[in-house]
Amino acid sequence: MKTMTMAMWAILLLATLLGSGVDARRLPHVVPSVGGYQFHSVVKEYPNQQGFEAKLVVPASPSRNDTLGRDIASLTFIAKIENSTRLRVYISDAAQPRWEVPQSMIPRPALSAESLDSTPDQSPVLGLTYTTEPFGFAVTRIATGEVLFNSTPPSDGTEGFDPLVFKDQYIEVSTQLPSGASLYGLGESTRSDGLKLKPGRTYTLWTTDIAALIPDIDLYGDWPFYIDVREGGSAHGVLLLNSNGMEVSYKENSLTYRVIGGVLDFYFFPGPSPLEVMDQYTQLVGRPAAQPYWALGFHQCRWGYRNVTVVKSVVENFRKAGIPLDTMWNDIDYSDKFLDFTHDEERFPLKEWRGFVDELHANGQHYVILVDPGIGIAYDDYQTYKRGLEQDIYLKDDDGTPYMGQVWPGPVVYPDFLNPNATPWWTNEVQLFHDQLPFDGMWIDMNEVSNFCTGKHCIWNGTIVPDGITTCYLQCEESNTNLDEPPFKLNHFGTNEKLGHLTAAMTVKHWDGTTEYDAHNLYGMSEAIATKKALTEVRQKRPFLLSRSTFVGAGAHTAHWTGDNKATYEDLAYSIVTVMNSGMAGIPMVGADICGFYDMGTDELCSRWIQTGAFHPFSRAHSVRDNDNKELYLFPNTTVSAQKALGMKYQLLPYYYTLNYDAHTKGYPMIRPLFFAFPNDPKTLDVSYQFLIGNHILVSPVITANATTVDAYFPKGTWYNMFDHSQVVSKGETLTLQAPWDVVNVHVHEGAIIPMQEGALTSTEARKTPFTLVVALPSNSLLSSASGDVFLDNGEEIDMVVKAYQSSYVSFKAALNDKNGTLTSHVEHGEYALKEGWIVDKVVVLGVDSAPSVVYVNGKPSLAKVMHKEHKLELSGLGLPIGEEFELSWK
Ligand code: MIG
Repeated sequence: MKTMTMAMWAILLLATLLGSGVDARRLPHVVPSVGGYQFHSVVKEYPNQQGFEAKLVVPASPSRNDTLGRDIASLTFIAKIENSTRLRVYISDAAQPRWEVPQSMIPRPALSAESLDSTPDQSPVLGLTYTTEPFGFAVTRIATGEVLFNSTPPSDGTEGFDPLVFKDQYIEVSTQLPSGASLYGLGESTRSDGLKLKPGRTYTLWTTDIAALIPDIDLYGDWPFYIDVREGGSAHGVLLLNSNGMEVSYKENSLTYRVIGGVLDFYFFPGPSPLEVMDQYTQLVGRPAAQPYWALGFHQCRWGYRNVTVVKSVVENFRKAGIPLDTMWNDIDYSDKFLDFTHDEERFPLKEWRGFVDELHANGQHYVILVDPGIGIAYDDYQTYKRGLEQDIYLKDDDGTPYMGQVWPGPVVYPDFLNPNATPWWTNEVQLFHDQLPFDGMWIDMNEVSNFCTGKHCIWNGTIVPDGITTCYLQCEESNTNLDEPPFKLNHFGTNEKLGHLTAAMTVKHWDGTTEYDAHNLYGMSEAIATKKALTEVRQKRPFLLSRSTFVGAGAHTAHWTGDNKATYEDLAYSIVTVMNSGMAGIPMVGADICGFYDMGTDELCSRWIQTGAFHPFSRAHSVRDNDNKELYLFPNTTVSAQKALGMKYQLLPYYYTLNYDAHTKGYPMIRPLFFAFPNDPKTLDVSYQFLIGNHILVSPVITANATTVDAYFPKGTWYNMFDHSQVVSKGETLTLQAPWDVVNVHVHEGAIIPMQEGALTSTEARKTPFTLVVALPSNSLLSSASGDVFLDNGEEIDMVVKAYQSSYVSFKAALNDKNGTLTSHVEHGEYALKEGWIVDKVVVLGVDSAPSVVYVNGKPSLAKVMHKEHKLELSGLGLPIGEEFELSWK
């Protein structure tokens, strides 16, 4: 094969698939109802069969349907093997460049052959074939010949499956899907029907400020990526790197993209395990940002903490109630007239406010504040606005003046974060505010970008409405261009609203002339990139930020929450699915508003919610300003549930932090659907309301009212309850577990070694405590093993890397051979851990059926306290430095 050109090889492979001797050119000819291109010629071949560039043309004869615009006459098609696990397929206008996601947001190899490795060391996993008329391409797994994506219409003329359509404002491409494929992704939306995509549904991707409590419509983020798990369990990923609005329709045997602009820039990732897909995908879109240690602790927020006294008392009440609290938040309430980087001196007197933040810091706690992108223009002395004007960094109306919208501060302009000059301006604003109040993180809300008005050339009559009203009081002109109402109407907002509905008008211009029509979906991520840079520069520590709007790759810069939900059991269930979906989009630091944003809910609901939310990577309670206070400690049952669930999370922080490291280095979600760890168990493909922490800890929460039990699916093997170490042995079945109001079922799977520490009321305190290793071995097995690891650093070093004197990485292995057990550690760069003085004080081995007669540590009889009960062996008082390798054995 090496000697063959890729085109020849491609056609040959296709011929092989169809049965030998069949030429691609003689495929049954399907008359397209719309569109359809003809393969014209190979224009260029890349060296080493790493790809080729070809020309596609509109066939001369058939009458074309141009209700959605004229077909672009000639297209460039590029197939490129970017590395052994990434195949890229690119289609665009041959005559002129079109809008693409800027390199500044997602850096990626140039299209030309020059970016290719001249001596590829591994042969590609994926191959490409194509048909010539109508043109279509297929992506195959070379080793098995399995077709993963195929845009050629099926020969039976399946209705609605058209060949490629490429117009200025309408691009359509479909893929055939075999029955038995399971698809996941294509967010962001709240899913009423669980994790797996459902045939019959259309997913709209358009960033929108609309409450997350409304299921099945386009929400804040745009994630044009899906994971496809085929029968047999092998997975691959498909990314369409395009920021324009789109709809993706899923039918039983096909998926159709309808995109209103940009180019087709597909990336195929072969897996074959879901975790490998994530690794391959985040290698392109960006590895998830490392999160500071404290961000994994509990966060308390609400809209309506009106003054510093109230905020102080909440922190105090958490302490009194014995519920962990790492981070206190303020919503827009602290600001003066809702202006960014200001404070209300009456309600948040700077001296007192700063004293409060200093106190938080002294207690090992942190503080996060909200800022919105809309910069108020109604106040003459507002310097942030003026400095932005001087730097000329605002979005422009189509007449060249700064585009005016309305948000909380009344009339506003919006920074154009794609403009390179916006980041220094933003950084300076963050710096000036941080000099006054040393906050630790930033919450960037309303960045879809949200606008209480619709239209352009808005006029403000000079009236100031200081309390902020959410109905538009500017006078704006309707914008009726083909950008506002493109020929193909997205099913957006759950209605047929214009694209510019409650956001910036589509004709608005970015610094380089890019229209909002093209860049709309990137607003949130561009703000996140600027904010991450600003925070890093200002604090010189690992940044924490939380963004509502995201795009694929936003996980490299920001954490995310699922948006405005409601205190209902449905919303609790949705949160589990959205959190997993965000992780699969490459945004693993995610959580939902615990106990619900809208409405009060009940003690029982809130109790159940903290039992789930505690185990999400980002655990934050939040509530709307119209609610009464509903902090966890105000509900008696919730208080107990919070102590237990957050107590467990805090003990698990070393495990979460190591997952944070894995997310950062390999793109693995911290919270995973069951099929991620058990891809060969088809029953896991339909599990929506349980989740895994890493690969080994299964959370099976209650998501219904009045429940005392929960039905939970347990993949095959032995599982141990993390609270009482009781055992569940599953054949791969759904089991009914006891789940009274104060109980959440959390189980560890055989084969794992989980690093834990003691609980505490802050992660800062918890970090100082001795370690316990929980070793889970299968029950009744004569020969078994387990492994685990832990990453340790100071939790806020900017770079999260294994590096001498800065961090330590320790892996553990356990083996049981009949009655002989061993546990050994392997240490990389132990100096840091030794300096911190961390010790492993306790080892709990689950799955040991008889008491040992001797225990050795590093070859010597141990003085440790030995306890054995049923299947549990517990060794305590070990005092082993975690930074030094040890060997523990028993028989
Ligand atoms: O127009 O800042 O989703 O979490 O509390 C509402 C006030 C603006 C929307 C966010 C929500 C936040 C609220 N914000």
